[in-house]
Amino acid sequence: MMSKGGNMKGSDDYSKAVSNHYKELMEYCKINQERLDRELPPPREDLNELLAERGVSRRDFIKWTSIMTSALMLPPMFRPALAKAAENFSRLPIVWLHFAECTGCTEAFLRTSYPNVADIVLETISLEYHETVMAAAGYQAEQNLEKCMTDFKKKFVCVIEGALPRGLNGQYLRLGPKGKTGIQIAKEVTHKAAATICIGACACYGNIQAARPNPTDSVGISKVLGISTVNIAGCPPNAVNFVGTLLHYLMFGGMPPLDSIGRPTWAYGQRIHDVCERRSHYDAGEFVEEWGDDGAKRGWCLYNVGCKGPYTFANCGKVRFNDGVSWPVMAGHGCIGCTEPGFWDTMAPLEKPIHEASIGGGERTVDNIGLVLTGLAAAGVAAHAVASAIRHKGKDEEEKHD
Ligand code: FSX
Ligand code: SF4
Ligand code: F3S
Repeated sequence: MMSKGGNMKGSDDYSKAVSNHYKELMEYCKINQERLDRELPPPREDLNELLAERGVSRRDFIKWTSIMTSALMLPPMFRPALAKAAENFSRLPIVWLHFAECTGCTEAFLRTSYPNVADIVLETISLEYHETVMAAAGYQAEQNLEKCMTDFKKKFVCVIEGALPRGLNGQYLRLGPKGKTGIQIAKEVTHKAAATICIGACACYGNIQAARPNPTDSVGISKVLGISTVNIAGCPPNAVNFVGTLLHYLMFGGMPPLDSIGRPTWAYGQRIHDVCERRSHYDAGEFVEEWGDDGAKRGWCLYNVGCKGPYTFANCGKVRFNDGVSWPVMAGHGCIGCTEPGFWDTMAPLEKPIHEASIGGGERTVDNIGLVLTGLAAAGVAAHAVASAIRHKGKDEEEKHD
């Protein structure tokens, strides 16, 4: 048996190892930021001026850097490096491609009426090519894209919104003056990019385009191109998750750790259900049974009206939307699982519970579902595996969802 002194020594060794790890990481961060200072083009925007213009005080900016530093699971010593990364945001060349989608992701990022610091940082983004917001069109737009790919080869980040239809050799989606297929364009651009980030469930996993019966054979980017992508999942995703991921890139020169389906673990590592403000009602067996009933007025758990929080991994309840104002469950509707692959099919019906008999060896209570899922999550089983384990009831439900 280990002595008390032995335990203390063990914890001292552990603290020393952690502190050394962070010192090394900080050294690595400094080297990377010096490299970026040499390699990236000069800033296009002065973030500090922009913040002052929008009435954001230095104090609020520092507060934001503290929140983002801890959201990225880094200790406070990284706050100044994160502030520098935010100031460098406008130096990172971005090519933003649109394929099969609703442009809701861009809209969600652009249409904030009361922008917070993350939105203002996002405003400084250096968009070399973005079909929704750029002034150029046709051949001129194509020239801009070519120039960026040459000038910033392996230095720009490719951001993709939308799925890629594979049917008819990709001809369901043709773009630009030369009528190239989405697949052709995606191949050309991602090949020359330093990294590819998929924004939204469509680019990540196919989403609504890939929902049954998927007539255009649409899939997510990594599946069609066979490359690794960083998946900022959600329909639409939260701007904070995109900004945090790029800040990580500007600090360490690489993308943050990802889960088995490409999502940054700092943002998608926790289950909605485990940080939900209605969780105590779930544990107490207090459920909304129909819209507008007494339970709904009291803010009870939305499981029985279809909340898919127990099967969904994301930080919505923590970071919320619209400057932290609200998120779906807070607004009174259950989570529909929009950060999970194939959610239109795997999470259906969206306003009813998933059939409970299909999990836990026939145990049919909500509590058992919670226990089974918590056990699976603790064992490190990926969210999509959990969702599909629940949903795959028969052979005809075993089609692949992307
Ligand atoms: Fe998809 Fe984004 Fe949903 Fe829409 O571009 S993630 S349908 S919000 O717009 O891609
Ligand atoms: Fe919250 Fe939904 Fe879980 Fe209920 S089922 S506690 S509403 S996440
Ligand atoms: Fe989507 Fe559920 Fe969050 S529906 S936005 S993952 S609460």
